[in-house]
Amino acid sequence: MSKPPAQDPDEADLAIAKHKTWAVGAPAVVHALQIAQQQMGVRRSALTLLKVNQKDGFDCPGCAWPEGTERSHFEFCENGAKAVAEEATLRRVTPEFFAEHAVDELAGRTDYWLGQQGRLTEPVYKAPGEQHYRPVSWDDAFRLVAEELKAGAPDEAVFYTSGRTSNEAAFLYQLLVRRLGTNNLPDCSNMCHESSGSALVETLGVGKGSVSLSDLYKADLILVVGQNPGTNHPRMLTALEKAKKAGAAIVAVNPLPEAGLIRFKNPQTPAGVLGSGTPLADDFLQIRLNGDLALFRGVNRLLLEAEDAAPGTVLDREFIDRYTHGFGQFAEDVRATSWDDVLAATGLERAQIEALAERVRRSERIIVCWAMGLTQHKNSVPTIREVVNFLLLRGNVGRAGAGVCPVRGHSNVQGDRTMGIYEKPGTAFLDALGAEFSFEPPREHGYDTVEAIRAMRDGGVRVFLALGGNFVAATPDTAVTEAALRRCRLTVQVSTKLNRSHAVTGEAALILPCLGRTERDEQAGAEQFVTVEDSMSMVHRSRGRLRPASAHLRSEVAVVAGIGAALFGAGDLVDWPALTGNYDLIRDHIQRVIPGFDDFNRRVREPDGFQLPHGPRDSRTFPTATGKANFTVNDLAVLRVPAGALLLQTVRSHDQYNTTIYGLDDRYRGVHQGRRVVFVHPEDIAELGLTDAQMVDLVSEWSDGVARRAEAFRIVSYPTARGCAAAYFPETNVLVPLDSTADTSNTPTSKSIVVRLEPTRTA
Ligand SMILES: Nc1nc2c(c(=O)[nH]1)N[C@H]1C(S)=C(S)[C@@H](COP(=O)(O)OP(=O)(O)OC[C@H]3O[C@@H](n4cnc5c(=O)[nH]c(N)nc54)[C@H](O)[C@@H]3O)O[C@H]1N2
Ligand SMILES: Nc1nc2c(c(=O)[nH]1)N[C@H]1C(S)=C(S)[C@@H](COP(=O)(O)OP(=O)(O)OC[C@H]3O[C@@H](n4cnc5c(=O)[nH]c(N)nc54)[C@H](O)[C@@H]3O)O[C@H]1N2
Ligand SMILES: [Mo]
Repeated sequence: MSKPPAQDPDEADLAIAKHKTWAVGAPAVVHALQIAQQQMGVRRSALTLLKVNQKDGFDCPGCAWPEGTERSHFEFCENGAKAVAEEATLRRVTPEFFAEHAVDELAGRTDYWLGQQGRLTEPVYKAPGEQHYRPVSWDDAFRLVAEELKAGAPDEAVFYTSGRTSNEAAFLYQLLVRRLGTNNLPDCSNMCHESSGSALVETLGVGKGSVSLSDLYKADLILVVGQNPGTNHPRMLTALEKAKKAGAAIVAVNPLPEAGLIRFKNPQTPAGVLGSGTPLADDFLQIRLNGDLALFRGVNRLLLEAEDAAPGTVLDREFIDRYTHGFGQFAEDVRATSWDDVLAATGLERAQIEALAERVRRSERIIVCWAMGLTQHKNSVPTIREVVNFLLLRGNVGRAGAGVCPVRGHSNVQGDRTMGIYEKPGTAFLDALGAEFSFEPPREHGYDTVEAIRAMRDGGVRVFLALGGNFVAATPDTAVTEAALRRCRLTVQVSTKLNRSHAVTGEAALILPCLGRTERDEQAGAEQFVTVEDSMSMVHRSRGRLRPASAHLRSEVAVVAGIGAALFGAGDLVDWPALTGNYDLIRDHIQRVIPGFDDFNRRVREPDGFQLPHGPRDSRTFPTATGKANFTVNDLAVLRVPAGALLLQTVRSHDQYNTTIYGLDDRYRGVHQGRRVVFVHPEDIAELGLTDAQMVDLVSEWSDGVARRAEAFRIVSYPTARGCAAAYFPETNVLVPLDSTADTSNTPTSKSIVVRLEPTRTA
């Protein structure tokens, strides 16, 4: 095991190599084991990694990609191993650490430095006016939270959730919040797949993916759009390889030639370690940022025209007539699509789009997978609706080998939403919750993430509580958000690791350290397990085995229940202590409130758990407003970038998990020992009068007239689409204006920010 870094990284060590054209293979295994050993030592690494995603083990905290029913002993990937090592680290943040480091000093540190300090070990409290956190007992901590909550109106409190929280903790948490009397439940989903949820609920009636793992192996064509699975869902590469061997063609749509989509060397096969691996994408459409709505409209127009030329051969008329609504208007609108607009928005050749349409016609079964490349733009909801139009045309929803596949991020973000972590809960859910616990839940919608920041900024929030995550670093417009949080009376973070949200606080602040996935959870003398739901609606158990990082940690369930008991007192209509003592009792409540969880406690004890029902997938039942799958008409407004500016996307490096920075490399893109880089096409660099490796500031322009600046980035000449740039978040969150959000879903536009590159002034 190695010590945490003493200093912030020095960007002067930054080195750039050529980007890779294949992913994983032996280097991934080596790198994973290196990081694991730095954090955990050799023995603990071996013991822990063998339990990841096993039927009797814990769910990998990395991503929400599902496990198959046949599992190998190594059901993890390089980045899963890093996620585990980050949590199971032997490094510790103790009360002495907080005595040594003032809050302001911590606020000046990088996310990397903060995260590398290790696991939080004791509850600590920063009193108003003080600069240091000091130890506090759990009882006092709960009392402080309860007092502050009681001192204000329910709507003056905000309760954030990040997607690692278990179903049991999430259910109890939303119950606590609604018992208090508010729906202020923003979550990371608001910044993530909210656009997918909005588009899918409207068009198909269910805001979740409609495919199972087995469908991938039956598909003829899989489109991977706006997603970088080699880094963010590496186990998906194994599934794509298998799909490919079963006959699927894969088309990648992305402004960047991401290594994982080009060629995959499976580390679990000799050929993957020694040989040249499997080429994955049969075709790569290097689209401009924000061009996907235009691409799908173009393809849809071609499909309609092909049907006109040879009626009855292209569209699934039977499906359209029987199961859909709105085809006529949609078709009329799409036929009028201008090719000039399509080509301008996509940056593609017409022939490329025609080739895709041809491939589509030859493919009986089609799946579209997507992630943040589709969800974080102003027009994300219409874009995803157009993807649905595309699938509906040939009846690619509700049958084997076909469907929508939004690939979720956090390992239980989908489950948290199922459990009611939502600022806009439906009537049926609230009715069932109220009936189960005999209270009247609040009906008025609460704040989402962006609205919560606005409310804090305007002085309308007394208490901000976060169940996991790193709110201040994950959200847009860093300066605005930091000032907003500082206006709260009390900020409370339930966390496993130190992060920026512990350093940018309200007047008073609490850090409540909790157990992670990898750790044994014992309550009332009995071992407990929790449950999670993956991207494909499979619900299963997760049970950690490691001894907790400190004897003072509490489970997330116990923390939520502790606050509940302090807030509502003994004899409350929710028996908080009993629920903490036996998670089966929480599951009994879930079963009665949330559809699809019948016989929850028995079924979740099956080795593979169970799959939640999904009308469109199971029986082509579409619980939408029309009772059918809805075709939609989506405006194609081409995003024009002013001369001299570029469109910037903010992405993840290979060595980070959102705001958690595991290391300073982005191996596949050839970046080593640094993060302050901006990837730009060589011809754009020349056109802008700049040079490769030059230092520039990124300045974003927005209608509010504020010039937002991220300083000192090194230009990296890179084969991205023309006119587009890329840089890592959270460093670039300063550039995303709070008010720049997606229509309908209100997701910050992290993937399309107009920026200028200005040479950095040297002092
Ligand atoms: N190791 C690791 N795993 C993770 C995470 C992590 O940070 N690290 N984060 C987790 C979370 S919460 C999430 S949500 C997922 C995120 O998973 P991804 O969505 O894969 O993550 P990003 O890094 O944001 O990558 C976005 C991809 O979309 C492309 N893209 C950007 N804009 C466009 C566009 O306009 N059109 C098209 N077609 N493509 C575009 C980018 O070039 C990039 O390849 O991963 C999850 N898994
Ligand atoms: N510019 C830009 N911004 C983005 C994005 C982007 O692509 N570009 N992506 C957005 C997306 S998709 C997402 S999902 C959000 C992520 O936003 P968040 O979910 O808020 O952020 P994370 O970095 O995942 O949170 C990491 C912290 O979670 C805590 N943690 C880890 N495990 C546990 C646990 O088991 N329990 C508890 N209680 N705490 C735990 C640790 O303290 C750790 O520091 O960021 C969004 N922000
Ligand atoms: Mo996410």
